[in-house]
Amino acid sequence: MTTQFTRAEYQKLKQLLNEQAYYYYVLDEPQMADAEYDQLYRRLLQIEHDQPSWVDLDSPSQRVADQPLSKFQQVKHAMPMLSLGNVFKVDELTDFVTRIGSLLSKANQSFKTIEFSAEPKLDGLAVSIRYEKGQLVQAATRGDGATGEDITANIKTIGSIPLSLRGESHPDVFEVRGEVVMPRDGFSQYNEWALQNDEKVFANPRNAAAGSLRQLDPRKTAKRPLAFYTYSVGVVEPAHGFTTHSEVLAWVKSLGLPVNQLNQVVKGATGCSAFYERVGQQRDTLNFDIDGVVYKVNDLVWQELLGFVTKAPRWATAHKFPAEEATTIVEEIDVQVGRTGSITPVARLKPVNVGGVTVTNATLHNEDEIKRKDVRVGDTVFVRRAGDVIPEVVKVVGSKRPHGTQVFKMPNQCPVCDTRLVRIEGEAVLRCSAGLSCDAQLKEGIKHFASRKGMDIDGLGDKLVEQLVDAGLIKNPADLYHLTESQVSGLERMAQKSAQNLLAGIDQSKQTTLARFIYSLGIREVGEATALTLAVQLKRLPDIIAADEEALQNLPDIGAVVAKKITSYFAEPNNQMVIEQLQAAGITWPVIEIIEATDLPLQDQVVVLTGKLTMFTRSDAKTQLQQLGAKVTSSVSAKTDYVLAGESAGSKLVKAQKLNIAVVDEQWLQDLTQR
Ligand code: I6G
Repeated sequence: MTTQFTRAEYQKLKQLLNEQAYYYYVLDEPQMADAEYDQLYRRLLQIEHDQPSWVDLDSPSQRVADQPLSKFQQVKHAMPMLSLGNVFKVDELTDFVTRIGSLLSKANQSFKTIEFSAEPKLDGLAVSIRYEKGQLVQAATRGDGATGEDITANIKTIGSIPLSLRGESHPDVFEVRGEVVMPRDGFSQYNEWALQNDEKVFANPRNAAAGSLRQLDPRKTAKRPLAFYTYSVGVVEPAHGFTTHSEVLAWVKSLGLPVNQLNQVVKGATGCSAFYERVGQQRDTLNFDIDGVVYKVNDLVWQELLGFVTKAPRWATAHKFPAEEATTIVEEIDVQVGRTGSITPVARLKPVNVGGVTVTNATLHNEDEIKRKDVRVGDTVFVRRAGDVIPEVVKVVGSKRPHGTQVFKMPNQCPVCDTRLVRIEGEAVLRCSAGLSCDAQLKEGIKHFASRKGMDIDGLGDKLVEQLVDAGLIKNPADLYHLTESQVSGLERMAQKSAQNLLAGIDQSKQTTLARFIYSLGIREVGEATALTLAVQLKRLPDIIAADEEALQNLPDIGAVVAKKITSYFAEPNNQMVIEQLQAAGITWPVIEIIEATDLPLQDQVVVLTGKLTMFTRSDAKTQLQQLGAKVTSSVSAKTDYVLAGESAGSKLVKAQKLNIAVVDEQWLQDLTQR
C-alpha cells in the first residue's frame, strides 16, 4: 500500500520525531508517550520505504548502518583531546586553586574569588563528535589524545546524540567532547538479557560502554543502552564568542546535545569542595557511575592565560572519590612474572564485589610489601580498587586469622623458567634476568609488541600468543613475521581461515610508525608518550639508538632514569639483533621529515633555570623551553644564552651577571609560550 504523504509532510514528521528525542534525552521532559512515538516512527519508516529518495541523513531511521566494519579507521583529532590532572584531598584542591590564583595575579588579572564550572566526572569513554554544516560527520574515541578510532557508525546509534544540530544557526564546524556511558538501569537490563541469550556479560557499566563502542557491528551497538554527556567543545568555526565555559555548555545544550544537569558554577576552593560533598552524597542514587568531579576555571580568557602542562590543562582538575574497599579471604598466593621479569605476588581471592566490580585477584606488589603486611593464605583481608587501577590488598584483619597459617615466602627461582631470582640494589622487586628466554617474559613481551598502541596486530590476542609460545613457534617478536599458515592452523582451535586472517594482520602491521615501533620494543619506562617524543625529536631509528644519556635528557620529559633505561636497552646485543631481524622482516615506517631549525623562537639557544619558580614547575618550564627549541643545561658558562631566574636565585644569577648573559623571568617564558 502506498502512503499519501507529500515530501513536506515527511519532513515535518521527521522533525517532530527529532524534536521529541531532544525533549526526552536532553531536557529529560518527554512530551509524548513511548507508544505514540513508536507509532509515528513506524509511519516514518513506511513513507521512507515508499519514497526511498526522500530519506534525509538526519532521519532517526539512519542511526543504524546495516553492515559491520572490517576494522576501525584512525582519526587524527583536529584539536588534541587532553587528559586531566587529579586531586584526591582537600589540601590538594586548595593548592590547585591557590596555584591558579597566583598565576593569574602574576598575569596582572584582578579577582576576588575564582569561578569554576563544576561537573560530575562520568566513568565512561571520552569521545569527540564533529558536525559540519550542522550534520554529524564523524565521531572518534580519544585514543592517545592525538589520534583515535573512527566510531561514527556506533555513535550514530545513540539516541541522545542528534544527527543534525537544532535550530537555524550553527557553526560551520562544531566539535563536542564528552563521555559515553551506559546508565546503571540499562546496564542491569542489558546484562540480564545477555545472560539469557548467551551473550557477553559486562563486569561494570564502564566496560559495557567501552565494549559497545569498540563493536565492529553497529547493529549490535544499537542494542546497547548508551548515553552521552558533553563536557567541552573542540574546534568551533567560526569562533563562538562566549566568555565562560558554562555559557558554552548552555549553548551546546541549545544545539541539541545532552549536558549533565548536575553541573554548577561555584566560587573558590570552598565552592568546589561543597560541590564535591554534594555530588558525593548523591553518588549512589545517580543513574550513572561517576568516579569524582571536575573543576574548570569558568573564564575562557583565563583558561587561555593558564595554558597547559604537557597534555593536561592547568585550568582544570579532577577531584577523585576515594578508592572503594571490601573484605574477603585469600585462597592462594601466586607469583607472576611480568614483561620485564619483575616478580609480583598476587592474592587469589574468594570473589568479592568492590564498588560494583567482582574482584578475584589483588596485587601484593612485592616482597617487602607482603612481608610488611604479613598476608597469608587463609587470611581475611581488605581489598581496595580505584578506577582502572589493579585492585590491591590493603591490610589483614588480624582478629580473623585462622590457626595454623604459614608466613608466605617468596620463591628463589623463577616459577616459569627456574632462573635464580635477583634483587637489584635500589629496586623493590625480585627479577628473573632470563629476558626473552623466559617464556613468561616472552609471552608478555609479544603481547605488548602486538598490542593496539604497539604494532597493532589484528587477530593476535593474548590466548594465541600463549599458544604460539607454548608450541615453540616464536622465540622473539621477529619470529611472528616468519610464521606459516600450516604452523598456525596446526594450533588448537585454529581453522584455516583464522590462520590466514592472523597472517594478514601480521603482514599489515609491517607498515607502522617509528613511534609505534619504539613503543612496541617494550623498553622499560618507555610508554607511548616517551616513544612519541623519541620519534618526533630524533626522527631516525639510528639516531635514537646512538643517542647518549645527555642527549636524551635534553628531550622534553625525559629524565636521567628513563635516559639510562633507553641507552641500556640499545646497548644490549640481543636487543640490537631483534631490531635488525624486525627490519629485515620488512617493518617500515614513513620517514619523518627533518624540518630545518628556523621557526622556533629559541632554536639552539642554551638556557639555564635557577631559583624558585612560581608560574611553572621546574619540569614544565624545561619542557616548554625545549618545545620552543632551547637546550636546557644545568650550569652557567660562556655558552649560555639566557638565565631564567626565579625567586631567591643565587650563585647562577651572580655568574650570569658577571658574564653579561641575558637574565629573564618566568613571564618572559609565559609570553613566548603564548605567541
Ligand atoms: O569534564 C571532563 C570530564 C572528563 C573533562 C575531561 C574528562 O576526561 C575524561 N577531560 C578534559 C580534558 C576536560 N574536561 C577539559
